[in-house]
Amino acid sequence: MLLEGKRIAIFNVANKRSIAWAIAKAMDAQGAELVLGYQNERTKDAVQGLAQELTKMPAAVVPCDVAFPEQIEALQETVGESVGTIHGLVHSLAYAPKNCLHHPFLFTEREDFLTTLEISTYSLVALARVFTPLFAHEASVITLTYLGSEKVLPNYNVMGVAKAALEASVRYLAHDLGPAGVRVNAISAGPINTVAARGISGFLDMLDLHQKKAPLGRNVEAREVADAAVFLASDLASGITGEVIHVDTGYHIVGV
Ligand code: NAD
Ligand code: 0WE
Repeated sequence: MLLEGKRIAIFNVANKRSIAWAIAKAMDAQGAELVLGYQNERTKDAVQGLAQELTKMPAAVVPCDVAFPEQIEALQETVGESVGTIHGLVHSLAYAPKNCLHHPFLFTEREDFLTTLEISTYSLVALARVFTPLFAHEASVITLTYLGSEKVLPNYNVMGVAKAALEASVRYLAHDLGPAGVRVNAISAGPINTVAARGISGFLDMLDLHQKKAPLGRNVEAREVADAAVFLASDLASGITGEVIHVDTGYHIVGV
């Protein structure tokens, strides 16, 4: 029981394929008490349904659309009232307007660029800040990133720029929160067939290529990403902060 006695808030679960849900199940199995976030009414019922599957009832299931600052601020009270202090924050959400993932990066409109970085990057900073008063000593903040931040991957486009900024934000947040004992890290996951991924044209070809090229000769499973999140949230990772851990069956190390 690596997370016994720890209370961890996870944003956001959409459905059973969400990486956030895989993380919730893995953390629940290690004894954590969870707060689960959902974006809006479209996903509320699904998330409340999934919550029933956990061994421990979540302390709270809360709305969190990061486009609305007041919803982020409200979390301080709602989460504070339901669990008091927290030992972990998992940020597993991203959004770019669909057209950005189909047209060349060169054509990214100002508004779409700003939306993508607001939702996918700034939300980590905003969430880390509202939870700062609630963080226990030795709390762990975890976010999800992708190789498209380091290398050009066709169609990932402005999301790659947002993930590069997200990884830099991890380092600056690790610096700011380190004195309070709070660690901040990212997991760079290989491609996983979630709702956020399957809408992308050519995604299945990407999965195929990834499997062929990766040292482990297969694609990564959400459960493996979740296990790395359990490790980062646990005391086993007490010396790790500001880091980006690749959980991608080794794909990122291969040149050709
Ligand atoms: P998903 O669709 O299950 O999760 C995306 C989540 O983002 C959803 O819960 C959605 O509600 C939330 N979201 C979108 N806009 C939001 C907003 N305005 N406010 C609040 N929440 C919002 O897909 P996923 O693949 O589990 O994605 C989770 C994270 O993992 C993302 O950061 C994604 O970039 C990252 N990631 C995914 C893959 C992959 O291949 N699936 C690989 C590496 C990293
Ligand atoms: O981070 C992601 C995807 C995030 C995402 C997905 C969507 C689809 C629906 C962000 N915004 C939107 N907007 C929508 O309207 N991944 C790591 C998965 C992903 O996305 C890709 C990939 C991979 C892998 C896009 C192009 C190429 C590869």
